[in-house]
Amino acid sequence: MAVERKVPSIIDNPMNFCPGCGHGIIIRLICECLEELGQDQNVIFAIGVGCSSNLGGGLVTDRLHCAHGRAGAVATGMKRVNPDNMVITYQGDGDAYSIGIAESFNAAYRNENITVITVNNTNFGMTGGQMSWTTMEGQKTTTSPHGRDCAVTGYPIRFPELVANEFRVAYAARGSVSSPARINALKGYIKNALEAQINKEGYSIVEVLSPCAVNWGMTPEEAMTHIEEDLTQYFPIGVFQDRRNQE
Ligand SMILES: Cc1ncc(C[n+]2csc(CCOP(=O)(O)OP(=O)(O)O)c2C)c(N)n1
Repeated sequence: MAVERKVPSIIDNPMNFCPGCGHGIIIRLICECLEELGQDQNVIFAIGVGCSSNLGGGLVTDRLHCAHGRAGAVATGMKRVNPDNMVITYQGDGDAYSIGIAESFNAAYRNENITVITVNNTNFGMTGGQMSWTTMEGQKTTTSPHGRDCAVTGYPIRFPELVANEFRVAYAARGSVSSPARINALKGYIKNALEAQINKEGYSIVEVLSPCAVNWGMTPEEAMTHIEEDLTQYFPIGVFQDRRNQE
């Protein structure tokens, strides 16, 4: 007998993503985790600018579209005045790193008790696929048409590893949506991150490797293979810091 899968109750509208995009899977997982933790009626989202903003049109929750890159700062304010609410940032790599690196680092540096979800699709997706801080060496984008030259532009940032190693954050991980097993593992990372916030243990981040088939010029299947075979070599999947229940 087929098992009925219930859509989390805070999802009330279809969200418009390109074919093969990963955002929908990630948003679904966040909502499932919130529901399973009994927090779905208690959450506020600080949403970035980009494809991530589509989350705002699909969920019945409190949320704010933040100025580009500033979700770390906005979420800090939200959480400090509403310490019993779950506060989650939802941003792309262009928003969280290329544009908002100061706010992103500062929230991690202060070990703010928020959960940060950053969708890393190695480009500025919504605006047509420009180079970002996570664009791979040699990757062709609309602003690196001959392939990214890291000697000139710097190397792709591994943000969760940086904050895990340098700051006293509670939880830092990177997951992917490139296979059912990866999606299951990712759900575990998201749940751990939210639990860290519930336990008031401080800053938690999950970066997600996510396909952007349209801007990568790939089919959805090719994009998933690219994540699995290429991106995970540079951006390893796993947990880099987990201080839950340690002190
Ligand atoms: C201050 C400002 N600068 C630039 C833009 C244009 N802009 C809108 S979405 C976007 C790209 C966002 O890319 P990313 O954060 O990687 O998210 P994705 O769309 O890939 O999910 C940009 C540059 C803007 N809206 N506001």
